[in-house]
Amino acid sequence: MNMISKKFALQKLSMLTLILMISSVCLVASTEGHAPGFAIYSPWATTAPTIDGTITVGEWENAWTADITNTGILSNVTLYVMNDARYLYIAVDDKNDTTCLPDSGAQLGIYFDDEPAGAHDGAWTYTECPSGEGNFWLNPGTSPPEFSGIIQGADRCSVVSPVSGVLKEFSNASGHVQYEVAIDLDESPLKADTLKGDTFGFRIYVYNQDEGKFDGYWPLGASWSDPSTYGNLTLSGLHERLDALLTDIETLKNDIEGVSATIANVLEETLSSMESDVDAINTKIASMNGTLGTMESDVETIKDQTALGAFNWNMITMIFALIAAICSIASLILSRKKT
Ligand SMILES: [Ca+2]
Ligand SMILES: [Ca+2]
Ligand SMILES: [Ca+2]
Repeated sequence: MNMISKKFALQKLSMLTLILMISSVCLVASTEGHAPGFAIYSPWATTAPTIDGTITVGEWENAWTADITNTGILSNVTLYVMNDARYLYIAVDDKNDTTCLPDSGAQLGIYFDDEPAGAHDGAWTYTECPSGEGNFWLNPGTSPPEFSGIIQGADRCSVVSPVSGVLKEFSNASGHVQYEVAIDLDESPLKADTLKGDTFGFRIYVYNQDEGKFDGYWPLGASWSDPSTYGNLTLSGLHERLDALLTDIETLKNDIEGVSATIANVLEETLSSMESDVDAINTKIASMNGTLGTMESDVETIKDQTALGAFNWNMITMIFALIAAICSIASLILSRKKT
């Protein structure tokens, strides 16, 4: 290699070193905070789901959903997330897993970076236990929900079992395993303010014991020990609650308008029917009036006839009385002549 080519090679090496240095600086910058591009915006749960291990029709329709199927897994694994003022609701539908017996090893791992309180720093914040951030391990059956706090290191604190404020139920009633979880955002170690709509670091996995495989991950490729690789989970806050309330009011208003229209229609039909009835009654009254008029006329005629009869009878009586009087006078005259 001559001097010129050596110099050129050195320049190339320097350039490569510079590019590598810039790349590493960019890499460090991109891993601060949480994993870019992985964000869950938890919608407001207008109706709380029933935590029974079965995702029923309509129960999770308001939820944020994502396909969290792991690389190399055949069927879809779906994640559902939503919240209300108290609970973060999480459901997972794993079409690859059919058995969900107690102690079967099927497991949901839910990891969160929510310290310092009300913030998230992409790091295990504390050097001593308890940490207030780490992960829940959730298993089928009566196995209690567990919490493992994580501190800088990453080192684990003693497992808390059962941990308070976590409800879970898993089932294969649908033909494959479904997971339903409610996390109390005030009582459990995962604490958040749903008035503000807090954001915290979030990671989840689904473990299928039958196959010995992790069927689902979110975010794919995140490391449990490094919360800077987690995604962001942003809760619904006051704005979303007001929006949901306004939607409810709008629905209620439409319902009232619908009911009012129905009542108006029924009233109109009833009034129309009553008008027909009143017309029929009026016709009958008019007919009765006619009959009464005829009867009155008949009565008058009878009265007249009765009055005429009385008159005739009086005349006859008077005539007979007159005849009787004449007869008695004549009889008296005749009797006097004889004497
Ligand atoms: Ca359910
Ligand atoms: Ca933290
Ligand atoms: Ca916490």
